[in-house]
Amino acid sequence: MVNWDDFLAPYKQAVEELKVKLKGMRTQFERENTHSPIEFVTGRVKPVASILDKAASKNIPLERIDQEIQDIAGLRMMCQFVDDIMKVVQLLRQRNDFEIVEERDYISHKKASGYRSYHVVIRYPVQTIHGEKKILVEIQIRTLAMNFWATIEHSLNYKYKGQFPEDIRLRLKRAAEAAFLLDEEMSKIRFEIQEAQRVFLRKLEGQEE
Ligand code: 0O2
Ligand code: 0O2
Repeated sequence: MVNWDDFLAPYKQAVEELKVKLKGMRTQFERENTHSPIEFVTGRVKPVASILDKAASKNIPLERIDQEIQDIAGLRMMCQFVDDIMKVVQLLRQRNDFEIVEERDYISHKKASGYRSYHVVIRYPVQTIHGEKKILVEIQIRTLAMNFWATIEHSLNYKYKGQFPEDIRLRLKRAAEAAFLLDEEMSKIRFEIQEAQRVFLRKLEGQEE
């Protein structure tokens, strides 16, 4: 018998600690008055029922779930622009309070469902009164548009249990394409705004000479 409260305690602690740490990165950008590649951060511990479902569907014995289910503790970092995602990944890679175990790039290689996100799995040391315990945590990094799509698709998935009626499946595919185009348009707008700022600054500098 698994005592779920005991089992999940370090995961809860890790999520709370990492929320503070990752939100702190955003605060540091704000302090420096520079564009933050992080828009907002959320976190959750996977509900027991979802852990059991995932273990059953992947044939994972209960004694191995801590090693084989990587997203019992999950953090999500939302970005405004696609380019921000790799900046966030770089920031994670240079930290020394955890170790990166795996990265999954569902942006260059989107899933068949249309899902896009960058996943980083880390091994995070939790300090307990019985010593250090290292646990796996999954950090999903995505744009606001990717998050919008994934959130809707996830709730529909819950309703249809993965078996979407054909018309809904097609609409979700089209919505994923629309989210992709939205990200592209926003990146172009951003580039044009930055370009306009550069031209403006050059003109100002010219006037000062
Ligand atoms: P604020 O002041 O609203 O920015 P907890 O309830 O303690 O477990 P938390 O962080 O409050 O933890 O909740 P959760 O669910 O992990 O994260 C929700 C955070 O994400 C909240 O911020 C929301 O405001 C923020 N959020 C959700 N959607 C959006 C969005 O579309 N845009 C932006 N900018 N933020 C969003 P906080 O941390 O409560 O602080
Ligand atoms: P939750 O808490 O409900 O979000 P898998 O075999 O795909 O379940 P794997 O290979 O361990 O899992 O890891 P993967 O695919 O890198 O990450 C799984 C998590 O990514 C999912 O967690 C989702 O949060 C997200 N995800 C992956 N594919 C999709 C998708 O097609 N649609 C949406 N909306 N999200 C996706 P869970 O288990 O669903 O947990």
